[in-house]
Amino acid sequence: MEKKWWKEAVIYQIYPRSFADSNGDGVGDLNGITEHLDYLDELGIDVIWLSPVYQSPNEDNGYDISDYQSIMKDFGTMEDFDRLLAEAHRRGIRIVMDLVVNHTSDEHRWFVESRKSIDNPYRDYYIWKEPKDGGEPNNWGASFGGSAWEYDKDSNMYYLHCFSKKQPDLNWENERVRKEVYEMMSWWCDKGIDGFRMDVISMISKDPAYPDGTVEDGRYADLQPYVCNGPKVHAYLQEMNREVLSRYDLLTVGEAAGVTVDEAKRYADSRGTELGMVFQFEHMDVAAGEHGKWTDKRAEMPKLRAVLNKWQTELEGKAWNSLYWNNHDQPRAVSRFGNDSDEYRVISAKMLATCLHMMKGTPYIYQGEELGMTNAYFDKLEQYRDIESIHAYEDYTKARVMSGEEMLRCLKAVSRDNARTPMQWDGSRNGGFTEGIPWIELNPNYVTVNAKKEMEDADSIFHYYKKLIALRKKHDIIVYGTFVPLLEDDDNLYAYERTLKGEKLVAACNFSEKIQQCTIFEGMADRGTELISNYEAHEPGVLLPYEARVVLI
Ligand code: TEU
Repeated sequence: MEKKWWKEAVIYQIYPRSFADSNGDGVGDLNGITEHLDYLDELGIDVIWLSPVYQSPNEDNGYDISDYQSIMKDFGTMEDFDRLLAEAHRRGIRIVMDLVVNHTSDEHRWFVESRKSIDNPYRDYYIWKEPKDGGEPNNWGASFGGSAWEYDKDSNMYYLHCFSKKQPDLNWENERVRKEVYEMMSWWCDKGIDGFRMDVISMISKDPAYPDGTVEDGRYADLQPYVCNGPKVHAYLQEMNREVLSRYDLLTVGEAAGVTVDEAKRYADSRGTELGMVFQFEHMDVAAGEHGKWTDKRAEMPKLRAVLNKWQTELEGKAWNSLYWNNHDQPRAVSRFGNDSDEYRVISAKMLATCLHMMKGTPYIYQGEELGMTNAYFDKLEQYRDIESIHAYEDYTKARVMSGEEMLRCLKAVSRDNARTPMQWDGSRNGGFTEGIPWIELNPNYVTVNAKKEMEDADSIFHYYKKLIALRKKHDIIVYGTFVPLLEDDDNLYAYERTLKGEKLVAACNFSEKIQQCTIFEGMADRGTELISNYEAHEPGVLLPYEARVVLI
């Protein structure tokens, strides 16, 4: 498999609104990030993925962009951005931008023009349809609640929005739209950025028939089957690759809702005709049930393993994996897949990190994950800020699909705001995030869970991540070794082997709080060396609660 810098890298995702506030307005900003570059350098990460920093009315915290070439006022100025980029580069840290081009904000100049009249030159930049039977063109539901179509009285037509009505979908069928997007991308590349994380890029080509879908739960149909991995998505990405991506040395990762292994092989084909890698969602959806993501159930190991192993083995030699446990849309990893009780938080966070960083692919760390930050567990709806959470609560309780109490339980488990509480820098007021009033409440556990404390403690989660990242730089096998699953029938353990040339690496992780039988390391003591473990001493024939162990032979 071809060597690439972005395969060897570790990426750190920053959600700027919640990272560090330098001017006391309660909102994180670019200067706040620049001030903490030494922290990231110390951790050893190679790349920062910046969630959107562009001008935006913030209906969806920057995923609704009104100008792709200027910086959101809350976050600073273009000079601040240039300084961040230069300061990061000076430390050898690259910067990957979030590219949100499935949709814009309704306040983007293109949409302001588009809705003016049917003969406006920008009309076809978006997806406008005639009413059907006096109503919406079809029964698709938007991701953030309600219909995916918004009525425009002046022209008696509807426009499509897969997310909120303030996020109209761009019409990728229109060559001029594609050209504008490519020009904007080149402008950022010429500035010296190092890549793109492409927001819902699997959704840019819609089913041209715009058919009704089946309604399961509520009034609207799931639009995923009609908008994800559509007929022209690969043609568009190949064009984007020819026009922009191939002209620079970039990391590209496509967020690919609804992607299957077969589709991923095309998006992230190792010949490099489209993208470097994709984010797949299957391991995020393991516990999803009759109300989609809204559940408080936990993923069972056998189901989780089946998904992880499928992606590991089926992309082998054909396409490159991205590896993540959480991001700004998902609950905190340690709360969801580990155990965030006082007793097991540290040990289980280290176990999850080991498990992920020894798999094959490029690992992503979401801000605060390296500290073992936990879910927010807000008790009241008023504490939530996320448009998805608030709308889902309203929709499900109004339709009496779930009671308020049940829905609050689901939000505690899976609301996106769990990931969005401010970064916990130290034990001072507001965790050192802001001098002002934070835009969203901090997790009160910042007093004990914070960066300052962990940097001072050699046995902390932070130092453990540092060690994992350093190991990746030292051992080619961690990056390029072939993945082979082990213990495929176990109910609690996740284990695998990596092989490269004459070397073999064996990793085993206990996902439970009970001691589990495990004999795979037996007889290895004299043949191999332990690369890393979250326990100092092991017991023969077992893995201790949440134990993780990696041996190189
Ligand atoms: O998320 C896309 C996406 O697939 C979401 O619907 C995701 O499944 C959901 O948030 C999980 O609950 C991207 C961004 O990451 C997200 O923050 C944006 O809100 C969304 O696109 C629209 O731009």
